[in-house]
Amino acid sequence: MVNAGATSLAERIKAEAARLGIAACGIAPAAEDPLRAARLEQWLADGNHGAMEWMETRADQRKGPQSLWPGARSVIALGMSYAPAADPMALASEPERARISVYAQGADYHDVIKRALKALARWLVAEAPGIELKVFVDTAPVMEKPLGEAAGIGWQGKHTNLVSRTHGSWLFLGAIYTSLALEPDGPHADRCGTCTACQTACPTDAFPAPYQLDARRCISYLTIEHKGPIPQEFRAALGNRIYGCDDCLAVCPWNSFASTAAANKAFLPRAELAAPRLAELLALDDAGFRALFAGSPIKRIGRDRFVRNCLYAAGNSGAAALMAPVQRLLADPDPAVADAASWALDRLCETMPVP
Ligand code: B12
Ligand code: SF4
Ligand code: SF4
Repeated sequence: MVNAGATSLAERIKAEAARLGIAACGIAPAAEDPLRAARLEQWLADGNHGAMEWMETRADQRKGPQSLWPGARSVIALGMSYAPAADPMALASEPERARISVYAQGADYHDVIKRALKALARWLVAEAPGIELKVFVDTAPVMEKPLGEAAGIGWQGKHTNLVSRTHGSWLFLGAIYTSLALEPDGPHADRCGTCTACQTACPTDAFPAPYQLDARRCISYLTIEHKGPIPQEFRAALGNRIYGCDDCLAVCPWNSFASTAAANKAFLPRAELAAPRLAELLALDDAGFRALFAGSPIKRIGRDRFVRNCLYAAGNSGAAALMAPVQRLLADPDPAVADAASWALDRLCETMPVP
């Protein structure tokens, strides 16, 4: 292990991160935190992860940096802003258009953040030859939010995401584990106070308690991770949300300090994804889906799950114009698509005004 002339290197890491467009950077010790590990264990034991079995399989590594890599000494926690210019809730009153969550309207954040973190890692290796490090964005068994809080870049709000005083709820996170013993920044204090805006905004009642999310009830999980038909009890509450959900983030009062100028340009919404028409999305076949979502995180869920989601939104639209595109999907070879089409048709018939 190389022991750096810690403070100055820590400061230079932050300056380099800022130069690379990384809006938030802080340092935490890699030592294990028993409370964090116990909460993860309890969360999994309660079944809150639903069918995300990968969370259970690698839980031992997820619980702390040194469980994943015993050589880790410090964690560099990083955040990139994707603060939106438009109101994420604006399309709620336009039922013939689909709502795609802000994080998925631009380029795939995994690629953008990994590129920036790798550039920072290359710089760090040049500054401190002989060190070891590992770069993580999202998919590794790393608890990015608690680590971000421990590194002082924000706190885990009652909606469970990391909130920043300067970037609100709109930060993508990543982490670099390193063998360097860097000066830590100290944890960020909780600034939620008596606010409960995110808890009451949730359309599916997905918070059994503040700071705890039941993923099985969350629209983000249901529209992105859940395979097969979405349980009946949630279909109406989806409204026109077809990929992810922003409601609990969007209502957070700390967003009023978030500047869109800090947002990485790659995360700007693609024009065709900012307010897409459901009728056009319902007509997508496999090739059309792949062409439209090349370079987008949405590509991961595939055409069938995507069209399934659009059908629930069509059912909720009360729009006569969507009757025909829904009917065409009744005989879709994918059983979840056909089931969603049948539900949507019934709901349209029930809710459309009688002429
Ligand atoms: C699994 C996952 C999901 C799941 C589960 C979400 C969740 N809250 O755990 C689903 C699919 C639902 C999801 C949804 C979303 N996700 Co997600 N997701 C992840 C992932 C891969 C793992 C998170 C995890 O480990 N969860 C397990 C639980 C146990 O961990 P936790 O929430 O950190 O839990 C701690 C708190 O509950 C905590 N706690 C803190 N204080 C207190 C106080 C008390 C009293 C108690 C009891 C507990 C407690 O204890 C737990 C452990 O220590 C991370 C990436 C990563 N590797 O970290 C992205 C990540 C969390 N997701 C992200 C985003 C953007 C989203 C969405 C906003 C996307 C969208 N627009 O649709 C939504 C937000 C929904 C929400 N309100 O959380 C970002 C969040 C960025 C940020 N600023 O925090 C991450 C970090 C991805 C990234 N690299 O940027 N996600
Ligand atoms: S993302 Fe939507 S459904 Fe999930 S907890 Fe937040 S408000 Fe509820
Ligand atoms: S909406 Fe309120 S309670 Fe929720 S994270 Fe923001 S400040 Fe905390």
